[in-house]
Amino acid sequence: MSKESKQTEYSAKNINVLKGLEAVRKRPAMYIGDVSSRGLHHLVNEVVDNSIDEAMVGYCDRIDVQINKDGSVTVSDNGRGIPVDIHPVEKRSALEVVMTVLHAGGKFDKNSYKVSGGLHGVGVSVVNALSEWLKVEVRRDGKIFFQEYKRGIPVKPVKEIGKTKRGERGTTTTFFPDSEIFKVTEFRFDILTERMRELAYLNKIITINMKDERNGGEEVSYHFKGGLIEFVKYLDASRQALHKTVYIEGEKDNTPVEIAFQYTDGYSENIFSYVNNINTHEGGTHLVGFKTALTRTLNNYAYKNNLIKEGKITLTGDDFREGLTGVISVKVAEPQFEGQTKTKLGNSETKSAVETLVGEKLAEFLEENPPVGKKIIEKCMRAAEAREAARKARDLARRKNALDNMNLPGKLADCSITDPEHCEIYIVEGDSAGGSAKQGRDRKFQAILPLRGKILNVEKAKLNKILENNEIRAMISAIGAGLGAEFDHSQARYGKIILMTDADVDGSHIRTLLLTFLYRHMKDLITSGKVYIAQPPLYKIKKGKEEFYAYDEKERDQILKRLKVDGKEKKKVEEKEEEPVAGEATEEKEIKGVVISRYKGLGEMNPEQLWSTTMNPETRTILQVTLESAANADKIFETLMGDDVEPRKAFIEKHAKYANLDI
Ligand code: 0RA
Repeated sequence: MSKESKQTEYSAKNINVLKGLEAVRKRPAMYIGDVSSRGLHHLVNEVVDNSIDEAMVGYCDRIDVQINKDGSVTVSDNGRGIPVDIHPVEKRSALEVVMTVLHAGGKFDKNSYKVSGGLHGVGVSVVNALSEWLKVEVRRDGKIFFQEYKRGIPVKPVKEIGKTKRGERGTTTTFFPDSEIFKVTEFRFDILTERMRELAYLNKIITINMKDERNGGEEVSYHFKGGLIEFVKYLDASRQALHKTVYIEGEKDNTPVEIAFQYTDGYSENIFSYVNNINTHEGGTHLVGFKTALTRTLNNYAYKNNLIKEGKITLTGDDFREGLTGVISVKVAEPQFEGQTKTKLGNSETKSAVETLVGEKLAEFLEENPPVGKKIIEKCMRAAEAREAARKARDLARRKNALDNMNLPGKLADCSITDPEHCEIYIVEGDSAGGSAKQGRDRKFQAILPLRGKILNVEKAKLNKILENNEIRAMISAIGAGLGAEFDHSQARYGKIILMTDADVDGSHIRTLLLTFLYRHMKDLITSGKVYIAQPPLYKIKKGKEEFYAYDEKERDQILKRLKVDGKEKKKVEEKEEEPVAGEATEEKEIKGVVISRYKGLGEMNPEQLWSTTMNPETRTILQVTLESAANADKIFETLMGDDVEPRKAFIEKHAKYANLDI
């Protein structure tokens, strides 16, 4: 090939690369979901996933993740290092290809279980395209290689910059997210640690070291020798396990399967399933295989050992899963993902692999551990009895029409239009705030349901008790889409369910109780993105006829600065400030003709204020409640609403700085 045509070929490749990067920068959401905090943190997950892939094929057992002082993130591993030799087709360093060509990352190894599907697996080139700058260092064959990029474009060719220590290998990537793309570019250490902890549970050979160099150098290291057994223990930290954890590990038809589960004294079913380390929120064939084998094996065992009296009671699949906490992790070479959020496994061969393996191993476990078997069956029998009792209670309630949406609760001020897509319901704490909301709303599309006082803690109550609670019944009938297994979010009478509680401790407790109820009994409302949290302002600042609202301290201070209330005076305001107490009157302070009032409860705002600050769709902010990690959400609710005081206190102290529960 002549020098010239080589050059043309090279620049043609370059044009393709530029086109690819441009596509990513033009439509970032298509590659990483969104450009909010969630998308931002996905960048780190994407880089780490590549190191995890390397760990899954057995070449890497250590990953370091660090937020640097300047806000960039470094991910380092001790894998084989990304190949740097000249790529036969692309005619340039393989490292450069991996970093700049879309989907080039996985082309080297065909026979491995790659993280793919969902939002992951788009390749590190996407991270590169969305970073203001990125630097990568590869340690391989005794040498250190380096390349730097700006918004995905290489600054210079890959260069050898030194020698490694003997035998040292690995890849180190440092990047700074592009503020032209992301609304926020500040990483949150707690969000990153959550996924890293999960990955460490799922891959027991790896150690993940984390450090936040920004403030005080917070450090944490995750390594779980017991893998999924420890994961289940962690999930059940404040539930009482009824027996030692059942652990199943094996491979069937080239599908590695790992499962741990245990029954607890609780009532909810908490099974988390993963495919290639991705949380399959919507379940799929691996989960079906597990459930089928569990029901069949336990049923057989119970009858064989005369633990169920024939004809007395029939145990259903649900009975075999009440109070069950478990994690299923499978590796699938070519996973097919289906469902609304592409988090449902579709591969049919995986169902039979899991079903066969669990059938064999669980039967074996039960034979070897008769006392555990007996305990499990007894627990399931109690579940069946409670289910019977709940059914009777529900029938009774139905007859009274309380759960029927034909009979809406008296406290509900419904909206006039009926198309759910355009309707929203505000679930409001307290009758007085409810009154303001009713007067302030746009009655065409906004419904108001005031709730009195604290609602029942569903985490600690049986279903029949839950159904007796008036506030809960009012919510069930207003939403009108059923409950629990019968819940169908597409039947919901409103497209948005907005929780509006006071900005104080009681308010946040009530909000958590409401979220717990929705999470446990109307989960699809949350997964379908219909649940929101209203954001009332904390301060009103008045100067002459002008009024300003501030939603936090920072905003208040910005407004004061604009109004030229100087730093000293501002400090005085802060000093006088006390934690708001529910029900007390607004505090007012006047400085140089500027009146600052701190709202202590929603009830203090008049209807117009409530409308303009919190309810008017044109001007309000509402926070969508998302289920980023189902395992973590479960853990949060269990911690916040369970019996143990210590983990709850620790959690609240740790997360107090975030106004809202991020589940
Ligand atoms: C493909 C082949 C080889 C290494 C990797 C991928 C690799 C990629 C990443 C990304 C982050 N860390 C990584 N570590 C390794 C090596 C193939 C060989 O050496 O034969």
